[in-house]
Amino acid sequence: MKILFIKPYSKVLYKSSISPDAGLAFLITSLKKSNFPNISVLDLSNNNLRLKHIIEFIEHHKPNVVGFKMFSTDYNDVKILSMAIKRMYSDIITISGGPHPSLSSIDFLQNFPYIDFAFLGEAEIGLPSLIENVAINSLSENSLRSIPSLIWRENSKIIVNEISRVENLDDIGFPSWDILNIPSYVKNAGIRGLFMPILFTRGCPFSCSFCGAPLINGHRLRYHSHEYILEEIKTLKNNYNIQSLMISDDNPTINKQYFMGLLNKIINSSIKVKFYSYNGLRVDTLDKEMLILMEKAGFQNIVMSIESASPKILRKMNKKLDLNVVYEKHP
Ligand code: B12
Ligand code: SF4
Repeated sequence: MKILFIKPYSKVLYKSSISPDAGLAFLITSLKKSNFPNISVLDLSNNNLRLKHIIEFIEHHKPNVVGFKMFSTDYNDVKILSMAIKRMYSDIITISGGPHPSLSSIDFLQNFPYIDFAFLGEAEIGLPSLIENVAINSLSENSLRSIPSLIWRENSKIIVNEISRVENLDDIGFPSWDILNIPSYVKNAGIRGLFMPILFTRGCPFSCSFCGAPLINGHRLRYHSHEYILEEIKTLKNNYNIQSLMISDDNPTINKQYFMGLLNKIINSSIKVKFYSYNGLRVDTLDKEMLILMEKAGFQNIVMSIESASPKILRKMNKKLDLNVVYEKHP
């Protein structure tokens, strides 16, 4: 089985802030573990490929499956790419996952006739299971019904299967950065260096009305062990000389004991690395003790997600943030 992942060209990111995709790196690990090692990735933001080149790549590599990582900003690109691929190679199975299919759920396949399957949220369990079925040509309704988080067509009806997420994040294994060609991102990042994504946790217990995170990763927080994270940082430093890590969690500071434990382990290790948290941290989870420890561990900057100084707007956003706590902490 040959699998090709395509990440469309991002119209919203500066060239120097393009980074390898963590979701794809984890998915590839889960596919490799299920004995599907023949995987390629085309990140169109990182290599300026046009439709003509993508078709040439497909002609040459002959993948059985093409999977699109899709943000809502990729709507038109995935529409055009999936149509072009499916019209030329009708045997290729087309799949989409990522924020857009996860947030549009049942509507997604209605709007994307050239996509065969989609996934709602995390797909480390469901995607290998679908590929196993593709490999043995077993795409009957019965076998599709049991694949977690799958969005599929049963005749003219669209079905969304029950969601399943990996409970202990270490069980997934380390992200397969080797398949994503990290040196090419380092080269494109230029003088500022590459900001490499890293995840400590997944999930968010809140339900802010403007945010898709809990619908993608669920409400319950799940964790990587401190040991796993230290190992991942060492690998990124040793193998790729990465100096800057971009924390990709939705809410890394919510469990104070877990987060402070991790910071202490980083401080006590010999690892020297810079951390950046551009995802807004909830002000009500921060305190002086934590901020001092963050600085010691190598944090360079953080963004705090206050969103609005109007209690009415915050209520409408369902942010569940008490502005008095914000004023208290930052007089
Ligand atoms: C970290 C992050 C970023 C980082 C990504 C770093 C990296 N290179 O990995 C950066 C800063 C680059 C970023 C940029 C943007 N982001 Co962002 N980001 C996130 C955040 C907080 C976490 C993403 C993450 O790492 N999750 C953990 C990994 C393991 O999960 P994952 O990537 O979702 O992948 C899993 C599944 O989605 C699925 N999957 C993923 N791809 C595929 C492909 C196939 C074929 C299949 C089957 C399954 C599948 O399986 C994966 C493994 O479980 C999410 C919030 C969230 N919780 O989703 C917002 C989020 C995804 N971002 C969002 C947005 C809006 C953006 C920007 C458009 C912002 C902007 N205007 O610039 C850009 C778009 C960039 C682009 N096109 O590449 C929105 C997306 C909304 C939407 N409807 O599309 C989110 C949901 C936040 C929100 N506001 O609600 N982001
Ligand atoms: S707390 Fe943050 S991650 Fe959670 S729903 Fe609100 S904005 Fe999204």
